Amino acid sequence: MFDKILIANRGEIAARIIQVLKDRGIGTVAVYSDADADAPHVALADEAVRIGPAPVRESYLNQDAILDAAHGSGAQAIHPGYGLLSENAGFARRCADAGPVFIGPGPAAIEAMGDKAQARATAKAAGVPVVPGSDGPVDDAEAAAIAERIGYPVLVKAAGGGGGIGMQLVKKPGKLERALASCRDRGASSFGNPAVYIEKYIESPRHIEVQVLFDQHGHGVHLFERECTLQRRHQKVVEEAPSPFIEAYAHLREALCGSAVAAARAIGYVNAGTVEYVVGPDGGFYFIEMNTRLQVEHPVTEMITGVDLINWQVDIAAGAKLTLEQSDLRIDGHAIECRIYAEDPDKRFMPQPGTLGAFLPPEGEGIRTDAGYRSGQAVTPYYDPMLAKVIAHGPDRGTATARAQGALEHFVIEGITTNRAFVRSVLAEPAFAAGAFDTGWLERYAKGRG
Ligand code: MV4
Repeated sequence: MFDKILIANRGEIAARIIQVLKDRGIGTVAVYSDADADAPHVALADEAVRIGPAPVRESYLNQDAILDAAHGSGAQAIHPGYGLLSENAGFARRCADAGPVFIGPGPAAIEAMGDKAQARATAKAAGVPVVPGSDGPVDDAEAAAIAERIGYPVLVKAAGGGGGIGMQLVKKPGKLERALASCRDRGASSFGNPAVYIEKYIESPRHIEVQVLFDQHGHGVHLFERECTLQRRHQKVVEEAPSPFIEAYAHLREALCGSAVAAARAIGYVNAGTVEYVVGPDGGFYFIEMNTRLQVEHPVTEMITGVDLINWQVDIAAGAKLTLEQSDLRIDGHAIECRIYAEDPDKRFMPQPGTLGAFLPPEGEGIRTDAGYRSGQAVTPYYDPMLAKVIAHGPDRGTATARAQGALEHFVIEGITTNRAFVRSVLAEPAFAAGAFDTGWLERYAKGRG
């Protein structure tokens, strides 16, 4: 086992990883930018190394500075958290070639799933249902022919992308050419990859993902699904496990989660990963992409399974056998995560940097709060505006919702405008209580409020 690990991240996820490692008696090395010198993750770690100025390009994405910090501190492994370098195959390859150990999948798996057009083909070959569409990147003529065959509306997606960036909805043939050009431009500027692919647009879907965990010895399990349909501009706001929609269909969970294990197995996946699907109103499910990292919303899975994913990520990276068996895993109750952002719902959700006054995360029965800020700290415009995640667990969905409401009510956040009241209003909606929403619901709700 490692005796010292560097955490190449910031905010709540860095704080959470450091806490897990401390509880195990593993030494921790934080890295920080100039904007984060007094951030909680820095105070929490045994050691901290400055890696550069505030912008992520010069600090948290600065591979040389992070590898120097690892070598200088004697860390034997790097946990990348989510975002930042977590799905950077080049960084994972540098670690694989010269150390330290990258806590995550190998560079080949990151690459295989990083190209979203190739990932579709891989999933399809493994027998996983994919949305009707192209078998790889397309040129204009191929796109037009495939769109005719599968029928409009279609989605044009960037192969280098994921998470909806650059995605274009096309409702009729006359609009296809422009959409292809726009998506190529966005792919080139955001990911350095102009390749695009095409899919049938599944209308009014749910966005559901499956957590998988594989060791280095070929053993893997799924940890059930997460419901991630409630998002705005591809930013998730409320996530839950299990999915109230999947609950309603006999055998759907087994088929969905089993196919996620098959997709991961097909690429020899190792460590924690998430297979994303869109699920149609009829219960039809389709692979859309795989995220080769720990996800922001992993706590809802931890709360319903009692499995600590970060602990397993570390054990697996150290070569340990995954001792979880699928038949031992059960869903215990229901968990709901609410993301609290420094943003103003009344000003089109504009980010709200500033300085926090009192910042007192809630506690209570079934409540877990993962926060990356403390009272008096500055919230800068350099990073993601998420301040904390409030996760509520209970024996059933109604109890989890009530506990989340209570916790949000008692969360003291002064000095900065947040989406706290907005999230409370969402949880109070009849559509939420009924579990009756699709991927467009939150956007429509946000627009219709005022
Ligand atoms: C889709 C889809 C419907 N049909 N693909 C968005 C994020 C990225 N991971 C994939 N996403 C979607 N892909 C097909 N073929 C619906 C989504 C989607 C979505 C689309 C529009 C507005 C909000 C959305 C939220 C989640 C998923």
